[in-house]
Amino acid sequence: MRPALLVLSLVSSSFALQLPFKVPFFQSTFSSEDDEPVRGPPRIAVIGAGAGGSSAAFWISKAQQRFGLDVQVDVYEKTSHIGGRSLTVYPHHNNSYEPVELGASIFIKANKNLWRAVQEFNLTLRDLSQEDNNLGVWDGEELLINYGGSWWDTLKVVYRYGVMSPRRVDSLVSSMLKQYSTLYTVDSPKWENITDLAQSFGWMDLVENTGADYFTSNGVSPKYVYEMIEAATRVNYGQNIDSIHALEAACSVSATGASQVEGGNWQMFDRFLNHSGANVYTDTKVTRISQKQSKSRPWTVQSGKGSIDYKAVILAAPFHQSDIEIPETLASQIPEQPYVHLHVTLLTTTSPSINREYLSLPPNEKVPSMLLTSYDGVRQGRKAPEFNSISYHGKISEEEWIVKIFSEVPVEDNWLNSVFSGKVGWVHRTEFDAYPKLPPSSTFPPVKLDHGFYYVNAFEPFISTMETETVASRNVVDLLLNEEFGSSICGQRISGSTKGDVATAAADKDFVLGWDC
Ligand SMILES: Cc1cc2nc3c(=O)[nH]c(=O)nc-3n(C[C@H](O)[C@H](O)[C@H](O)COP(=O)(O)OP(=O)(O)OC[C@H]3O[C@@H](n4cnc5c(N)ncnc54)[C@H](O)[C@@H]3O)c2cc1C
Ligand SMILES: *[C@@H]1O[C@H](CO)[C@@H](O)[C@H](O)[C@H]1NC(C)=O
Ligand SMILES: *[C@@H]1O[C@H](CO)[C@@H](O)[C@H](O)[C@H]1NC(C)=O
Ligand SMILES: *[C@@H]1O[C@H](CO)[C@@H](O)[C@H](O)[C@H]1NC(C)=O
Ligand SMILES: CC(=O)N[C@H]1CO[C@H](CO)[C@@H](O)[C@@H]1O
Repeated sequence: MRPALLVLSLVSSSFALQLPFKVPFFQSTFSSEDDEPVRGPPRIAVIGAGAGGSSAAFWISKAQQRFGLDVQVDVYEKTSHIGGRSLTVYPHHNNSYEPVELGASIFIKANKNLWRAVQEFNLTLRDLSQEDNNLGVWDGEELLINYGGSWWDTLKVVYRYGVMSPRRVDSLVSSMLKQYSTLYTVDSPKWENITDLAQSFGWMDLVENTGADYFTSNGVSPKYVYEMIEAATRVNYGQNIDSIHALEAACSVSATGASQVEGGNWQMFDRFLNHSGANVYTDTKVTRISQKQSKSRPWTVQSGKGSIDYKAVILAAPFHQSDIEIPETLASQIPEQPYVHLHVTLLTTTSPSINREYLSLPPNEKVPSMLLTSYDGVRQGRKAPEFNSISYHGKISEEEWIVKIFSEVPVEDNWLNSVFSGKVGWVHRTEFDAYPKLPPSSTFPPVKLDHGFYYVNAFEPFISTMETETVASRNVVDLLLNEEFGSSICGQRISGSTKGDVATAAADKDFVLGWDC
């Protein structure tokens, strides 16, 4: 367990969150007096089969099942893989071992869409918080904290940081999570503008300030902020606490009850598609989307499948990495978005721990199995850590452990040999544009670029996780169904807008908007 994650009672607050739609509810549905003959049902293109795109197809299928919405959905995915940044690899590339997550690896119970998907699709959860880890925070020269959970370790943490700082953080994060949880209730706002969402949640303070400024100005000791919270932002988002906004910093420390799907998180996204009935075109890269004068199918999507016309398009990939040509009037609305380029190194080793000499640890001290880092040494004029995190992920056989390393630069073989006492087996190196760089900001990309053209990944510079991509896609699908079909995921009304249901729905703690309507 992490000292930052003590559970406190929730601060109660009340919210009135329904944002107005800019369009009237019941627009004329699919127009028959069109400029071209109508061939079959209206079509919607979804680009990307990660968390965002697969769930978008799933949300649309809910409307198909619930009230017979007649649409055809085509999902385009440029790789052969379903799941995007959620993917696994077999140690030694040998499938007699358990696969290991290479990209997105954990989610929590507050992530209600994924939690629900696991249940509905009969997948199995693995609770990682039960795993017995010694947590260390390394600043490049010194182990600042080495926490194994004993009373003595706890005393040392309390001695270093006091008791108030962890409590204040927990209370700030709890009220953020409490507000966040309204996204799953019938009172959830719908948004075309993420700044409006942040405002209605009272989160401007969180997005407009760095984690460092926000937490210190709320009475958390700088030491705790620059060591413990920074360790969390560095492992979760590859960014330091004085450069990342406070909302994402708060998300980084809300890892209570971290879990993953046995066999790989990507299976949730595969099941979303499986249950959606959409056509899934893998190995099919979209190269261009153009617009023409047509009420029924104004968007032409060009790919290896040829050119197909659509009523609406949902872009569910980071635009600047997607290499798709779109009309300049749309492209110009999406600000440049740098991503953190992350090196992920998986390896097997017969060394049961990191070499204690590398950490200059005395022989009697336990070596952390989860080694996080702080950048605070550098601020004090010391050496930078050579990596963001090193974590042991259990044994794959009697004498062989699996280890994951996140770093900003590639880790060389020589370095691996010194850290793992020359006992390195299989090594697997990958690189990702992992998550957006998340400096404080009061504006975010538009969710809707044009009539019938929606952008799921506008949400990523706000919060970037698998779960929030499924929330962003739910919002986008509701906007789309509202504008193009005068309905929503839950039927011929906007989901969440019937005030009469609020009391009953809120009373059911298992209620999840979109699943239960
Ligand atoms: C190393 C790492 C660790 C992470 N850890 C976590 C974690 O523990 N928990 C968590 O919740 N999140 C984590 N994340 C973040 C998480 O992976 C993302 O927030 C989330 O998966 C994004 O989903 P997405 O569907 O929006 O985008 P993606 O997963 O990137 O999916 C986009 C898809 O679009 C496809 N595509 C792109 N261009 C085209 C095109 N032109 N034509 C057709 N298809 C195209 C891509 O191939 C891809 O499959 C991590 C990410 C990384 C890299
Ligand atoms: C895969 O691993 C199993 C179990 O360790 C081993 O018996 C088998 O020989 C391995 N297969 C290959 C192709 O190396
Ligand atoms: C999950 O398991 C239950 C009980 O065995 C079954 O009724 C249900 O159909 C299964 N769902 C899926 C999606 O396989
Ligand atoms: C969202 O609203 C804010 C302020 O209300 C505005 O500054 C911003 O430009 C809007 N963003 C988009 C994408 O329209
Ligand atoms: C995207 C998709 O269709 N995935 C899977 C759905 O289920 C079948 C059968 O179980 C799989 O073969 C597909 O790959």
